[in-house]
Amino acid sequence: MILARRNLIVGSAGLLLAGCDKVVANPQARKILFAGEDMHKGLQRALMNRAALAPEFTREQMSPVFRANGTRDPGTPAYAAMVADGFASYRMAVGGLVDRPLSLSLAQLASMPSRSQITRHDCVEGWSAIGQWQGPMLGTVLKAAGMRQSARYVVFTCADLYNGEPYYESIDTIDAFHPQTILALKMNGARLTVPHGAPVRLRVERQLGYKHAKYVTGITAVSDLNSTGKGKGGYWEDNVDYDWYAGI
Ligand SMILES: Nc1nc2c(c(=O)[nH]1)N[C@H]1C(S)=C(S)[C@@H](COP(=O)(O)O)O[C@H]1N2
Ligand SMILES: [Mo]
Repeated sequence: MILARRNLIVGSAGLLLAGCDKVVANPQARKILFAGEDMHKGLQRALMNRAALAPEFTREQMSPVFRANGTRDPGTPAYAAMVADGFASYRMAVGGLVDRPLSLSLAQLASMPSRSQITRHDCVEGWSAIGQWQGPMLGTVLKAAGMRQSARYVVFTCADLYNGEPYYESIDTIDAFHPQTILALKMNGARLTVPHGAPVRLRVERQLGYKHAKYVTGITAVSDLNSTGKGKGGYWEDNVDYDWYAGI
């Protein structure tokens, strides 16, 4: 049991998930896991829930209005040029701790197996909306690039500045390979609009809205977040002290 606890806490992403299933299925293990000190209790509960799916909804439950928030148009010359050519010149750079750095066009991203999901977006500012998102699973793209074992986080570079600062976000490899974590190319059945992050935006359904980077132009696999922005892993984390892990 001690061994199971250790795997749960310090194991790699794969071990963690494998360990979880076994531990969850064993009532005695659950008792031990959840009988500990408050700190461990919280930590273990948080870790064990990481593989769970976010609720999905029916078409009838979709919000008639889904507001756009944060940047509504990056407005830079480089972005305007991509809008002008219908994003034909868009490329997504996949790099960092990968064996095969990639430069993916929209057509290449669109040709990958995709997932469609109707989920609820929760913004920390107090609004929610249910919408449908479709695009390749982030894990597929990371596998195509040959992400290395040494990668622990995935950082998203965006085309916009927010309040004059670059917008960026990061998630760990557990969320990166979560089945509902997709690079959305479509919203509600149509190509993403500029306000909602065209041409590619992250959907990381187990977390709050600010983690869902819009206007993604780059994906970088890293071993730590020290050299990302000011070191906390995201625009809001670095500038306003929001939590890095915004689980819901
Ligand atoms: N690049 C970028 N991504 C971003 C933001 C932003 O300002 N720039 N705002 C975030 C916030 S706070 C929210 S709630 C959602 C809003 O997504 P939406 O505009 O599609 O509703 O995008 C997130 N991703
Ligand atoms: Mo938000």
